[in-house]
Formats: sequence, C-alpha cells, structure tokens
Amino acid sequence: MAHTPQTLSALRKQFGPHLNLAPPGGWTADPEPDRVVNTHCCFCGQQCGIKLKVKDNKVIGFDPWEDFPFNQGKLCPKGVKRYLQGNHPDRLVSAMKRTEAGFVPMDLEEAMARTTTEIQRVQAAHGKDSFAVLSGVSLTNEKSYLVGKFARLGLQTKNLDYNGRLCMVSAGAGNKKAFGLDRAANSWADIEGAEVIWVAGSNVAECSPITTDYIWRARDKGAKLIVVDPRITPLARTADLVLPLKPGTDSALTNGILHLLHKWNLIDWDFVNAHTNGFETALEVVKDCTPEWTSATTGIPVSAIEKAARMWGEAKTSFLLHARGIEHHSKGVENVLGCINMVLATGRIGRPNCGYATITGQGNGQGGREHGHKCDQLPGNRDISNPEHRAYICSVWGCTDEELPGVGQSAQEIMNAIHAGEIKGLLCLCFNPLVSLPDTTFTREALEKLEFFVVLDFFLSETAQHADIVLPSALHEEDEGTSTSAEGRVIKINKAVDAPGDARPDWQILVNLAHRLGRGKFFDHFTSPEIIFNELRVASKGGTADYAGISYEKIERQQGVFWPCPTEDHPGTPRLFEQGHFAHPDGKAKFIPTPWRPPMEVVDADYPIWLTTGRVIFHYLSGTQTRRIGFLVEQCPHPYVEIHPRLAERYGITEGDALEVTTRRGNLVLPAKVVTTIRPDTVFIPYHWPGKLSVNQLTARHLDPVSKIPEFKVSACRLRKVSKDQFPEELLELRRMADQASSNQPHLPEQVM
Ligand SMILES: Nc1nc2c(c(=O)[nH]1)N[C@H]1C(S)=C(S)[C@@H](COP(=O)(O)OP(=O)(O)OC[C@H]3O[C@@H](n4cnc5c(=O)[nH]c(N)nc54)[C@H](O)[C@@H]3O)O[C@H]1N2
Ligand SMILES: Nc1nc2c(c(=O)[nH]1)N[C@H]1C(S)=C(S)[C@@H](COP(=O)(O)OP(=O)(O)OC[C@H]3O[C@@H](n4cnc5c(=O)[nH]c(N)nc54)[C@H](O)[C@@H]3O)O[C@H]1N2
Ligand code: SF4
Ligand SMILES: [Mo]
Repeated sequence: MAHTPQTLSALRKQFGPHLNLAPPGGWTADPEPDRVVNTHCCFCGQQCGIKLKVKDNKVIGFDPWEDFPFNQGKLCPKGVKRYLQGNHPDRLVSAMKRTEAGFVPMDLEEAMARTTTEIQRVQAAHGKDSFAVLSGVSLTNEKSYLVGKFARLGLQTKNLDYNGRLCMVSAGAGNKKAFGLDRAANSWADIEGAEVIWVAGSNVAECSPITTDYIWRARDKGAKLIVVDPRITPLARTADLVLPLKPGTDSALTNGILHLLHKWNLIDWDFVNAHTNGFETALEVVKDCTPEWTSATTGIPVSAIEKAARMWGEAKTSFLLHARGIEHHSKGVENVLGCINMVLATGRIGRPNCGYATITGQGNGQGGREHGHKCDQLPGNRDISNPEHRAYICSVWGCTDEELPGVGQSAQEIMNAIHAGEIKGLLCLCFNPLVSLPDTTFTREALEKLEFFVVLDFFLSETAQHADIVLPSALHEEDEGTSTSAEGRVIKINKAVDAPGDARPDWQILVNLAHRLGRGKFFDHFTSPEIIFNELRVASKGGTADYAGISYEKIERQQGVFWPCPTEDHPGTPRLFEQGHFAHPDGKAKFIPTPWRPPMEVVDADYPIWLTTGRVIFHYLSGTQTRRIGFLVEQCPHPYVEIHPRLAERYGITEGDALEVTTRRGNLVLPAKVVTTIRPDTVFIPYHWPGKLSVNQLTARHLDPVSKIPEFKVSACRLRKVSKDQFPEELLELRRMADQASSNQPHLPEQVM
C-alpha cells in the first residue's frame, strides 16, 4: 500500500526525527546516580567499554570505563552521546499499526495476534518461502542466533539474510577462502609492535576511532604508515605514504605490489613453501602487472607504487588493516584476497607484531556473522548445505533434516524478489533497508508491494514507515547479552534499565511469535538471554567459530574471551594461525589469484566523474539513532558533496554552492564541500540520511558474485551547478534543527573555555 504525501508529512510531525537535546533532568541537574553499570557502546564494532549512570530507571549519563583493556576509557562523540536515545520523544513505547490516517498505537497482544495470522495467511497462500526475514547485527549474539533459528524453524522459511550483507561479507568470504576461518587474525595488541602498518579503504579516525590510538602507539615506536584511499582521510594526513587510487582499482594495486615483491625477491619462501598453497598460480596472474601497468590502472605514480612495495617488502613485522573501502565492490572478495596475498607472500601473520584484519564495522558485525544469521549459514559458521553440518545442528535443535530449510536468498536478492512479487511477506528487525540498500527508488517500490510487512524497532525508521505493524523493541541498555568485537573478543552487554511501556527485547517478541505459530517446542525454553547463549555454545561447538568454552561468568572475569574457545579451561585465542597453522583441512593457507577486472560501472562521456560513499564520525549507519541526538546533528546536520578545488573550478562551484549529482539511477542536490583531500576526478557523499538526502538514490544494485555485497563505493556520475533554491526542504529543516541544538547547548564553565 503506497503512502500519500499527506500521511508522510503527518508522520514526520508525529515521529520526527525530533532531537534529544539534553539529559533527563536537564543540563544543570547532574544528579548522583543510583547505580553505574559496566557495559559497551551500542554503536560500532570497536565495542568500547563504557559505564552508564542510572537513576530512577533512566540512563542519565556515562563515565569512562578505564579498566576495560580495549579502549581504556576512550570514546568517540557517538559513544559519549549515545545515552540520549533513552527517554527520547520519538521512542516507540507501544505497538503501532498503519491506517489511512497514519500510524496509531495498537494493543501489543492484538499486534502479535494479527502478525501471527498475517504470516499464516501469506504462507498458506504462497508457500513458506514467500515470507522472508531481514535482520541486523546491532543485535547481540543471542538475538542473532535466535533470528536464524526463528526463520528456519519458527517461520520455516529459507529466506533469511542480514545487514552484514552490506558490510562484512566480502571480508568474510575472502578470509574463509584464504584461511578457512573468518575473524581478524590478531587482537589489536599486535598493531603496536608492527614496523609497517598498511591501511586500505578504511577511514580509521572517523569509523574505528579507537584503532587510531593503537596505530599512534605503533607510530610512537617508529612504525611507518601507508594509507590506500581516494581521499586523504584524517589518519592519512599523518601517513608516510598515501596511495590515493582511483575508486575500484584496489586489486590492480595489490597485484602490482605482489609483482614487485617477487621481482625484488622480498618473498618469505620458507613460510610460503611450508604453510601455503597456490603461490605459483598467484604469481602467474601478476606477471604482467608491472609498475607502469599498475600506475596506468590505479592512477598512482610508479615511484609511489615502488616505494610502497619496498616499505612493505623490507619490513620485519607488519599489520595490514582494511575495511569497506576495498570491500564495497563488485569485486570486494578479490580486493580482500589481494591484500591477503601480500600478507602471505611476506609470511607476516600468526606471530607477535605480525597481523592482518578486516576492521569489522557494525556493533556485533563479528558475532552476528557467525551463528546462522546469513542465508547460507548455520551456527558456528557452519555451512547450511553441508550434510554433516546440518546433521549436527538438527541434533542440537531436535529437528529432522526435512524440517531444516536450505540456502535462501541474500539481502539484495530478497529485495529483488519482493519487487518481482515472488516474496510477499517480510519481517524486518534491526535493519533500515530504505536508507541503506542501493537504488532507493527500487527499494521503496518493493516495500510498497508487500502483502504484509512487520518491523521491530525502537524508533519509527524510514523503513518502518512502510510497515503494516511495528513492534516496539528494547534499546541496547534495556537487555543483556554478548557481542563480539572487531578483534574477535566476546564481551558482555549488561542491562542498565527496563524497557518503557510495551517495548520488549527482540528475543522475547520472537519467542512469543514462534509460540503463536505453533512452533513453541523449539523456542519455549528460551526464558533468558543466558539460556539462549548456552544453546549457542553447544551449536557452535566444533565449528570454526567455536564458543563452547565461553560463559557469561568467564567473559566478566577475563574482560572478554577471544574465540575459538572450545573448552571451559581454554583461555581463548587472541592471535590466530600461530606457527602457520591455518584452518583449512591441510593446515595451509591458500593464495587465490585476483585477475584484474574493472568495476561494474565506469566513467564515460555522459557520466565522467567517480562517485564514492561512506561515513562521517558524527553519524551511525542509516542515522535513525544519531540523527535524533542534538549534539551530533549540530556537528553534522546534513550530507554534502566533497569535491576537489580543481574539479569545483571546472563547474564554477565554490564552498556551499548547490551541486546536482546525477547517476543512471537518480539525482540529488547537496551543498559542495570543497576540499583538497580528495582525488580531482572523484566526489564523496556520506550516506546517513533518508529520502531526498539519501546518496543511495544514486548507487547501483551491482553485486559481488561471491559475497553479494553491493558496489557502494563506485558509481559514475555527472555534476551540475544549480540554484540554492533547489536544496531539498529536508536539508533546510535539518539546518534549522542544528541551529536549535546549538542554542540549547549548556554554557561551558569558564575554566574550560
Ligand atoms: N562514525 C561512524 N563510524 C562507523 C560507522 C558509521 O556509520 N559511522 N559504521 C560502522 C560500520 S557498519 C562500518 S562498515 C565501518 C566502515 O568503516 P570504513 O570502511 O572505514 O568507512 P567508509 O566511510 O565506508 O569507507 C572507508 C573509506 O573508503 C574509501 N574508499 C572509497 N572508495 C574506495 C576504493 O575504491 N578503494 C579504497 N581503497 N578506498 C575507497 C573512502 O574514501 C573512505 O575513506 O564503520 C563503522 N564505524
Ligand atoms: N551508500 C552507502 N550505503 C551503505 C553503506 C555505504 O558505505 N554507502 N554502508 C553499508 C553498511 S557497511 C552497513 S553496515 C549498512 C547498515 O545499514 P542498516 O543496517 O540499515 O543501518 P542501521 O542504521 O543500523 O539500521 C538499523 C535499524 O535497526 C534499529 N536497531 C538498532 N538496534 C536494534 C535492536 O537491537 N533491535 C531492533 N529491533 N532494532 C534495532 C535502528 O533503530 C535502525 O532503524 O548500510 C550500508 N549502506
Ligand atoms: S561508536 Fe565505536 S568508537 Fe565510538 S564509542 Fe562507540 S564503540 Fe567506541
Ligand atoms: Mo557496515
């Protein structure tokens, strides 16, 4: 059912986003807390330790948790302000149903009953697989595990996937292919002692802020830093060498480096011969990747490519880090493998101060990709099409092989199937696809075709505005559970306050739904997160992501446990692959060749400029949470287009001018931000905003054939200067909100001014 514009504007009045400007009680109140709860930040994969101050069942502020080893009390601006989500005027405290006049509150019991009958109706009419689940990994391990089991045994559908499909899947697939296992190979402690640090496609200072601290500690000891990014990010501004390549050319660069490492004999032959397979084939593929070819393909000068190969090749110890800048591509997996090939060729993995990691992005982006949240996966990072893996999970779940569905479709494919009318019903939790999937117009059309759509969220996200029923769920601090950080450290999230009104933790909603669907025998025993965790431990036992020896008590005692941890007396595994033991059956790592191929869309006469997308420090993902916090909106109210002065001059653009950016999918008008820190053939737009401000109106649904990740990092666009009258009303509204936030900030005491 499509929305009328009138309902949408009424919705905005009713559900915001409004801003939470001050802590409960106001800025001057600063009351003594009743309790302080040690827990972790609800946002990114750094999973910083934080102490939440609680009074009268409200989180009223925070203190640094200095003893927590990873961040030692440090936090970024989002972590500092996260507590302003509780007590927020937009918070959903009852179930909601969509009516002709907009959303109205609904009795929770009635909402659950209607959801149950609608699921049953859709499945009876169109088959079990016509109802899909899209989920997300801000969820704890317990909830992620439960979602997998709920989809397969509760709904009996194969069509379950998650928002990590937009995030960690290229890294996951590359790691599994090369190492047989998908986790950062080291804890961050190994960064500090590395001689050279190579950062590819990661805006570390803004997106994994605490990692900056580890890199700086290494720099203090003399480490060299190489950064590969079309933008000179804040971290890159401190680097020894910046390789500002053309978007979409990372595998050409790593092929060129491998070519030089071989040519200059900077290969660790003992390691390669003893612990790897496939080196000869990898070399064969890079034999023509000379510095001249690499330079022509990537746009980086020959001298810089040679310098990078020398710095990397001659080091005794090193750490390679990468993130979505190389992974959000139609060859994301190949870009990851190109990096791994450089690490393996120099044998610098699995020993002190030698490491490799993808920097996991989402809060529980690591744990949530291990326990059956993906369309082809079962808990413990098992394979849903492997008969032995299926038999083991059937034995843990008490079901037959016939009852356990097979491989389903991935996130974008589910949206495509909804658009094609093949999937008719959807349950979506912890995912805001209308903002975060590419090609927004297509996603909106798809959502409006659903026969029944239910969303679980604590705010009425842009996606939820298209639902028939919205079930109110609990915030991070309103439930307990575990999460697994970017390092692979399993940590404990502790409950600070009760959920307000009818809001319930997601696990309670799903268990209740499963019961109503007549599937209670598989779910009724889940009466606490710890009971779910203990089943997850058994289900993961013997898998590559083995949590069997991890308990809530042990996590608290050790301040986190690194998996694999197969038994109660096992301390956990901060560093993987020691002595060159990899997780493939023969114990060896695999070189996988990465023959060069261009991105799916390349610049041409009609669309001559590269467009790439990403993040800013002040907002988190689709922005539903951070766009509601006054301080963060004040710091960064709306998106903009980063453009180099030379390119700006060509279009007669100066700072703040209205710039229309058009791709084959659509166009948008945003202010120009003229910066010297970007390639002159590339523009960058951050993606945290919806509707007319969403850069995903411009991105394409091209997927990596292996990981099925969308190519968020490369589109071809054209630019045009337009009148400032053409700024969308939404942008002007955000400026007004930012001004309001600014005038509401407390006055700082004189001594700190
Ligand atoms: N502040 C903040 N922090 C976050 C998040 C957030 O939303 N906000 N989200 C979290 C999540 S889920 C994730 S996935 C991570 C993402 O963390 P990052 O991957 O570090 O962040 P991005 O901004 O997506 O992209 C990183 C960099 O890739 C560069 N890039 C673009 N195209 C290319 C290319 O073709 N090659 C190379 N080498 N680089 C390219 C961009 O210029 C950008 O600087 O951040 C996590 N942390
Ligand atoms: N153009 C472009 N697009 C991108 C990217 C990019 O770099 N460029 N990055 C991609 C990446 S890496 C990612 S990870 C995705 C993220 O995209 P999304 O997953 O869509 O982003 P979130 O904002 O995390 O959406 C989560 C929703 O779940 C809600 N939520 C949070 N925690 C919970 C919970 O515990 N329970 C429930 N029920 N709901 C909860 C939030 O309020 C929010 O509405 O975006 C992708 N999209
Ligand atoms: S957003 Fe990430 S870096 Fe910032 S405080 Fe939270 S966990 Fe730490
Ligand atoms: Mo992500």
